[in-house]
This record gives sequence, structure tokens and C-alpha cells, in this order.
Amino acid sequence: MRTQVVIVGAGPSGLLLGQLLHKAGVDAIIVERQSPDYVLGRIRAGVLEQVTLDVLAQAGVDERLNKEGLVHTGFDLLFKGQRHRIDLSALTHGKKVMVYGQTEVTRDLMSARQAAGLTTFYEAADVHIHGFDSAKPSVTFTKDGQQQTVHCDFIAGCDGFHGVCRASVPKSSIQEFERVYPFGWLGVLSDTRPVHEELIYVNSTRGFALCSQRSHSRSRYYLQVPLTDKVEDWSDEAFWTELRNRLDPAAREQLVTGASIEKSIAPLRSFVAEPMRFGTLFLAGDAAHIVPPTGAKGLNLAATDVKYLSDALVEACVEKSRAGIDHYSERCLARIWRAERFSWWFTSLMHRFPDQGEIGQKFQEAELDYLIHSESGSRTIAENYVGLPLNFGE
Ligand code: RFL
Ligand code: PHB
Repeated sequence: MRTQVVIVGAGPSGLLLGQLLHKAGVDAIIVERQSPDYVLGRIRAGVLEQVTLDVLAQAGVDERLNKEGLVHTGFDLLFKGQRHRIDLSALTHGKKVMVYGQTEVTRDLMSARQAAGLTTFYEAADVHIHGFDSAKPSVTFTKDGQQQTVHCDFIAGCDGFHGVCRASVPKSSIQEFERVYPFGWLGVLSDTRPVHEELIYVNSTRGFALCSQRSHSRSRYYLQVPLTDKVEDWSDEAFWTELRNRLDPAAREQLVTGASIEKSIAPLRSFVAEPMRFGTLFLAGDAAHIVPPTGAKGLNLAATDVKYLSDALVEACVEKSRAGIDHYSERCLARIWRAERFSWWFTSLMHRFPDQGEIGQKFQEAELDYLIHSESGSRTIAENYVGLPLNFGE
């Protein structure tokens, strides 16, 4: 088999790249280790920046999103038992975010790919990449017991943090930066009315909590938990009791509880691999970087990597220009480090660290108090949360 680009991974990065390349007339095949249902079963991101919405519109997958997505113009910070609104729109000249689950983005991209009749190999085993230090790379895998080889011009590594692409790069060619946080997020999805119309980010002496949502009748909540906790340790009742304990009295009153339809624990880490290009191999999304989810940046960063990568690959395949691919890594990394910084900072401000002590709690509360009362402080949070413009710093 031959194609112009092999995309490894059919998560949001891989599917979005496939769609953008298709729109520009570049052929691509996607190879994914899991089944479509497995990919759709992973409950992850919920908040999309305007830049991401623009890329999804360019890919032609914004119809349902525009109908069903919830526009949010602010969120609440809760600390010392009181809630304070960060008015995103007022602080950023009218910008806003959209609450629309990653599962739905993925579903829309899958449908568009299927409607266009494009090739995706799901449940591909033993995926390996070869020859990416040359102009003739290839990807091999086993599908239904048959060994397959796809020859191509470029490989896009969209295979997430545990994928094969980054792992195939010689250690001497890549530098990795990492911080693992001493806690995780326990997430619960439930078909209950959200406690509030906007998101609530909670700093409490019992640890961080987040009240998010997927629709007017589906809630998504998170609790900071020790890394040693297991999902089985947390009954639904224990989850609701602990969430209630971290909320303010008004929210506690409004909280509607019900059976969980998904419950999982995610570890938190900051991670960046540099560079993101190795000859004819390009990394994008979680394959190259991870942010702790506090700033809601992971999927949004994946979307901008993919925007830059599709522009670069189209330039290379259609216009025969190397400018885009030569600048890909540098362009992405400038944006990535800004989002890494914001996500690390917001995580540090909102979570309880094992060694912070009472003075650490006081420092966090004093910083939050400063941020909500200072216009420049509030604006700093708001402009990072809605997402920096694509040309920031250029
Ligand atoms: P994914 O989604 O991990 O997809 C990678 C795909 O590659 C496949 N794969 C392979 N395929 C072939 N061969 C191999 N050897 C392979 N190895 C792996 C995998 O099966 C998978 O299908 O990476 P991608 O596409 O880069 O997308 C990144 C996003 O998923 C991620 O950044 C976000 O979910 C992060 N995130 C959030 N981001 C936001 O922008 N806003 C949010 O509100 C937000 N909330 C979150 C989050 C992530 C969370 N968790 C669970 C880490 C909340 C949570 C709890
Ligand atoms: C979510 O709804 O899953 C979500 C929202 C905001 C975040 C992280 C996750 O910061």
C-alpha cells in the first residue's frame, strides 16, 4: 500500500489531521490500535477554545457543535468557602469558550471520515514505524492476522503519550521534560443537572474539585485524590459526600446526585518532548506533550499542533515547499510552553500538595484573593484560559 501521509492514532489529533489533509487534497491512511468504541469510551476533555473551534470549522465538523455546544463566558473560582466569577468575555474583549465533550468531537470526526470513504485501520496490532530518517518511511502492522506495510512520504505520530512514535526516536535525538504531580483526578460522569450553569474550580482545605458539564442534563465532576486511591475505593455515595464537602453552601444545596455512568482516575503530569520533528516523522498532541487538565489545554494544544502540521504537510505535498515542515517544531513549542506554564501554575494554585502545610494554604488563598480583586490578575487568568491567539508573540 502507498499513501502520502500515514497517521498513527485515531484520537482527536489523528482524526482532525486526516480531515484537514483530506480537505486540502492530501491522501492519508490512519492506523489505530484500538476499536472505535474503545476510543469513544474514553471520557476526557470538555472545554474548547475559539482557536480550536476555528480549526474544527475548517475541517467541516462544526455543525453539531454549533447546535449542541454550550457557550460559556465565565467560570467561578471557589476558595475560603466563597465563589467569585471570572468574567472571561469582559476581560478578553468578548472571547468565550465552548463546552462540548471530546467524545462528541471524536464522534463527529469519525462520521466525517466515514462519510468521505477514507481508510482507517482500527484494531491494528504491532504497529511499527520505519525509515523516518529518510524520504521513504513506512509503517507496518498486523490486521486480522495479516501483516501490512504502508509506504508514505511522511508519518504523523498522533498516538498519544503511550504511543509507538515518540518511543521509536533514538534517545540521543530527543529531550524530555517532565513533572509528575503527587495526586490524581477522580472523575465522575452522571446524567444529572449540573450544579451551576458555569464551571466551578474549587480550592478547599480538603483538596481541589471541579464542577463541569457536558449538557444541561449531564454533569462531569472531578475530585483531587491521592495517587494510591483506586476507583473501586470510591462508591458513588462516597464521591458525592466528598464533593459536597468541598463546595460552598449554595452549591451544596443545588447539587443533584445520581448514579455514575463513568468513573476513572487520571494521574496529572506536565511533559514536553523536544523537538517534535525527526526527518519525515512529526509528533502532534499528547504524543509530544501532556498538561495537567486544570487549565483545560490538552485537546486545544492538540488542535493547534494539528493545524500547524496540516498546513506544513499541505505545503510540502502540494506546493513542494519545505518552509512549513522546517518550522513546525519551533512554532508548536512556543505555544506549548505557554500553555504548559499556565497549566502548571493553575494546578499549583488550586491543589493541596502533601508538603504545603497551613502556610501553603494561606499563600494560595492570598494569591486567589489578589487575582480576583486585581483587574490585571483576573485578566491574566482569563486571557490564558480562553487561549492565546495563534500569532501571540510573533
Ligand atoms: P489521544 O486521545 O491519547 O489519542 C491517541 C490515539 O492513539 C492510539 N494509539 C495507537 N495507535 C496505533 N498504534 C499505537 N502503538 C498506538 N498507541 C496509541 C490510542 O489508542 C489513541 O486512540 O491523544 P490525542 O489525539 O493527541 O488527543 C489528546 C487529548 O486526548 C488530550 O490532550 C485531552 O483529553 C486532555 N484533556 C483536556 N484537554 C482540553 O483541551 N480540555 C479539557 O477540558 C481537558 N480535560 C483532559 C481533560 C484529559 C484528561 N485525562 C483523562 C488525561 C480531562 C482529563 C481527565
Ligand atoms: C471536563 O469537563 O472534563 C473538564 C473541564 C475543564 C477542565 C478539565 C476538564 O479544566
